[in-house]
Amino acid sequence: MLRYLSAGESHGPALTVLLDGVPAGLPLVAAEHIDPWLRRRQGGYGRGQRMIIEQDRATFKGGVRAGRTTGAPLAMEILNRDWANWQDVMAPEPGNEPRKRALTQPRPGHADLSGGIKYGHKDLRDVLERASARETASRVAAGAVAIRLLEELGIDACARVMSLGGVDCSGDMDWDRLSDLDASPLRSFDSGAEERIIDLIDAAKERGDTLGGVVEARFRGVPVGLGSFTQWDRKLDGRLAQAVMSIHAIKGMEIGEGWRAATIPGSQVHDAIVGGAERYGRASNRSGGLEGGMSNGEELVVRAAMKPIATLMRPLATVDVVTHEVADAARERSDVTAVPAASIVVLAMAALTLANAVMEKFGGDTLSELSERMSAHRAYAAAF
Ligand code: EPS
Repeated sequence: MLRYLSAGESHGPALTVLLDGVPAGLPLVAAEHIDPWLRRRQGGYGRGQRMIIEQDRATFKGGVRAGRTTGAPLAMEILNRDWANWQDVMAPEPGNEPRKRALTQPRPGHADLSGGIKYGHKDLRDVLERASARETASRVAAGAVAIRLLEELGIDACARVMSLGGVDCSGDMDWDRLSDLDASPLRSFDSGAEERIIDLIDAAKERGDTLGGVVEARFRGVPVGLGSFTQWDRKLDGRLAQAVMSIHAIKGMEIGEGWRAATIPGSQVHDAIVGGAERYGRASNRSGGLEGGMSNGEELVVRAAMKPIATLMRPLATVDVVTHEVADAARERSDVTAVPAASIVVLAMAALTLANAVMEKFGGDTLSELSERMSAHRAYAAAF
C-alpha cells in the first residue's frame, strides 16, 4: 500500500514529503517526472506574488538511486525560497521575535479561528502556516510519483479547468492536445472563454476579491475492478472523495455526471454495456468510469468545486482574538484565483488514490511483478 505524509510550513525552510510503498525499479528522475508537475501547480492566470518568489523543485532524500526507486520509502524535499524573508518570524529556535507579524484577526473561510481555539494559539500564524495551500506542493510531488507509476502501467492522466468564476471553459476533452493545457493560462481547452475569464479575474483583483471554479482529473486505461462493492471503506468513489475533499478550498466533488445525474431520469444517466466478444465497454460514460464502488474500465472522471480563496484584499469583518474588537480580517497578499493550480492538486490526490488501489489489487515489490500481474488481469477481463 502507498502511504503518504508531509510536513512543513508555508514560510518555513522546506516542505518534506514521505511516500512509502512505491515498488522497486520505477524509473524516476525529479527534474523529468516531478518538477514539471510542480511547475504546472505554480502556474495559471490569477496567481499572486508568492509564485514569483518560488520555483518549486523536488530533491530526493531517500528511496531513489541512479534514477530508479529501490523499494525503500521515498523522501523528498521542496525548499521554500520565501523562507529567506521569514527566518526571524519562523525560526524554530526560541528568542527570535516569534510575535513579529503575529496574526490576530482571523479570516472568514480559513482555518484561522477554529484552529486557534483548537490548538490554543492567539497568534493565528501558528495555524495559517500549516493550513496554507502551500502544503499542496507536497501533495503534487507525491502525486507525481503516482502519475509516473500509473503511466508505466498504461494509465494516462489529465488535469483541466471546467469553469472559473461561473464561466464555462470546458471545451471538448482531447487526449491528443494535452500540451495545449500546459500552454493555456487557465489549463482549459476553450481559448474563447478564457479571454472572458481573464477579464473577470482582472476585475476581481481590482475589487480585492477572489474567484472559485470547477476542475477535472481524468484517467485513461484504468483496469476493471479497482476498489470493491463489498465494504464501505473499500469503495473507490468513497476513497477518491476523501482524497479530493481533503484539498484546501474544495467544497464539492462528483464522479462523471454527478450532480446533474440527480436531476434527470435513469434512462439518460446509465451507460449501455457493449462489446463482450472482445473487451466490454460502455456506449457512453456518464458514470465517469465508476460503478458499484469499482472502476469499470472506462475513463475515470473526477470533478471538484473550489470555493474562492479566503484571503480577501478587501477583507470581510472579523473579531480580533486579543482585543475582542471588531476588525478587518487579516490580509497580506493572496492569489485572486488558484483554480488552474487546484486541477493539478486534484489530479495528484486522485492519482495517489488510484495508484493505491492498483497496488492493493495487484501488489508486487517490483515494477515488473506489478506490470505482469496487471497485464494478465487486463487479458483476463477482456476475455471474460
Ligand atoms: C496561501 C497564501 C499565499 C499563496 C499560498 C497559499 O501565500 P503567501 O501568504 O505566502 O502569499 O501563495 O500558496 C502557496 C504558497 C502555494 O505554493 O500554493 C494561503 O494562505 O493558503
